[in-house]
Amino acid sequence: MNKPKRYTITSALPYTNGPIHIGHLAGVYVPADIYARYLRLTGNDVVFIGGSDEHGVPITIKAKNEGVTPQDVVDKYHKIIKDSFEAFGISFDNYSRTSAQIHHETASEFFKTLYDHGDFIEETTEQLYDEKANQFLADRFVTGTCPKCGNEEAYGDQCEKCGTSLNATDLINPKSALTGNVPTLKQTKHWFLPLDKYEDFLKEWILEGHKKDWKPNVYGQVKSWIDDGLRPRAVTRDLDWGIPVPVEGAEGKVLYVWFDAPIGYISSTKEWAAREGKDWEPYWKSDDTKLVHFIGKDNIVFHCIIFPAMLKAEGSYILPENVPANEFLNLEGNKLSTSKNWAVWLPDYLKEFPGQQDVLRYALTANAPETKDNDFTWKDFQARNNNELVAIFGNFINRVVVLTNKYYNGLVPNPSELSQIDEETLAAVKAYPEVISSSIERYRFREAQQELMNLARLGNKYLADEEPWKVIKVDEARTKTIMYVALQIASALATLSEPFLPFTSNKLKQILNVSLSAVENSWNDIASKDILLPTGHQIGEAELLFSKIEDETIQFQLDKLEASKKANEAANKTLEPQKETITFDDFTKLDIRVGTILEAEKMPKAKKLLVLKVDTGIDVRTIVSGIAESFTPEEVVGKRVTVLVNLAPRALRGVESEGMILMTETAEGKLVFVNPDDATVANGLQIS
Ligand code: B3M
Ligand code: ZN
Repeated sequence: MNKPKRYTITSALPYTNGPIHIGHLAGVYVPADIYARYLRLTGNDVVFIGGSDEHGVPITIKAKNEGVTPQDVVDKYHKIIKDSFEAFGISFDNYSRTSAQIHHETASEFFKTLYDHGDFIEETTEQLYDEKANQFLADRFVTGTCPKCGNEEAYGDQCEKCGTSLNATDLINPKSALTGNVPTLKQTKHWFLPLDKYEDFLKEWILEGHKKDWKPNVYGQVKSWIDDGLRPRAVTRDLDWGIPVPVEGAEGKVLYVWFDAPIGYISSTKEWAAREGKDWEPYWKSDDTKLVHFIGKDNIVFHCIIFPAMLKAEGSYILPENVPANEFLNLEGNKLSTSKNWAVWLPDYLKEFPGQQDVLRYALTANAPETKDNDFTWKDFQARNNNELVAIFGNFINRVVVLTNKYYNGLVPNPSELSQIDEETLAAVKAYPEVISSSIERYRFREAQQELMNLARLGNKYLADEEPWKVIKVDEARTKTIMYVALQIASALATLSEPFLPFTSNKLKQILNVSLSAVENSWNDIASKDILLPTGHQIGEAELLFSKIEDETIQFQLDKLEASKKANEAANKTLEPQKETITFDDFTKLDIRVGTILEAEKMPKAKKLLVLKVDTGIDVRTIVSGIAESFTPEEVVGKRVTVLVNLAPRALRGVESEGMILMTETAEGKLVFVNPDDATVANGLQIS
């Protein structure tokens, strides 16, 4: 398309069933934010849209598990997620939520329009049903084997392993996620969007129209789905959480979450426009608007096939110009996982690294999963901070600001004649905006950020080569020129770092005293202006932009992950299979009583054994117990315990043991007493 008149930038609406982690930030929100900030800085009309996806099965499941309502769940996490985005400087023009009134209206209207056009197939079919839960099973309520790749944990609407979008009835060996039951089939009526009818349109629009400009990973996935053939897809569900289907005869049914969620981009734009006194329609309906969706790879089918088919059917909307989906970010070699708590949660990071949001933004962009899955490691995070942000960017700025204050009381000095190196350096600075822009406009954010760091390297090298701290002793005029050149580089960094490191850029602008003054430079000024910081301009005091991250800090994070791993292993530890059945008579042979430990001492020369005196209610007797590695004698005195009293006595190291204390072992291998914690249970009472 020709140069767009305005940009509508959307970022996937996160499911509101938990906080967000570094994978979300790296895959979607940081790249989208870099893009939006860059476009604003270069003088474009931009709306950057976000919001919470508050419908759908993951939220109902979470509510069920926690015994609260879905509304409670979304209210809680909407706030947490929104706060995290704000803290990380994700510069949404509007952050909405799909439970908002304006969204319900917009989505209902959209459905009605398609319904009135006759775009849906209305059909009663057999769908999976859980007899025990009295509920139809779709989407994440049902898991089973993916017919395409054999993944045994595919969901009813999508296989996360191969990305295929599924209908629940496609699953092999389906199982209810609610009860574990094997579902039955039951008839129900739904509205289907006949995706097969849009094949030709999609082929022409994407396969022919976007072969060159879409990322190969996105294009490839879309092509393989279209080549496989598309099928009608239900856009309604039998559920009680969601947007009611706005037609007659649809009681108890709601819109499929993936039908309503992308419309959330439109409702959020409307909300923004109403607040700002603008017209939302050009941002969605005008051909000179560039619409770009930032998403993760598991959302490709919805943004490149289903939503475009919906937009096409509606008829008055534009289509996305690009969908620069990212691959996945892993953490220390393993897939990020909420259920396994294998993640770095943003609220935790904010607490543990206060004021260091830019460091995470930087490390995530440096390692962004743009073309393939990538790994986040804490060591790399530390190295990016210490070796790049501190040693290059921070060091350069600090030297420039400290020396300018020391030599010239913070005033930009007057240069004399520029040397060839000076000229070349200043010319190189002028070239950076264009180089960085070109990478950003092709959605290559890691490359763009590398170029930014190259500019800081240039500055650092210039100072190291020109050594103003030595030259000052012999040539004051030359020193002024060197510092003047270095200050121009610092000023360029203040502007060009904004999309990537917004907090740092802000701080640097304050240090250079350019934020509110007439010398604030825009992106395009860097190439076009001869001077960025004029002679005589007063800068402020030095302040550190970044600080070193120590090994202990990194070790703390690694230990936290190790603890998650252990907890998972413990949770997954396989339980012993049940022993052979016994008769009731066998059971009644066991005489099990409640007792209290009265005395305890270590058995000499035996690591594991304690010799106990136990009040069994019948008598006080000696029991030798193998618990010395889990308890000290003092710890067990007074403990209520359960005792098998009619076990044949046997001598252990010469001490006769008359019974057995019942114990169990936790997943971590710690012994615990099986004891009555109710004081009314008197010693001697039998267990039956
Ligand atoms: N909530 C899926 C996800 O969080 C979904 C995105 C909606 S974008 C319209 O991965
Ligand atoms: Zn699969």
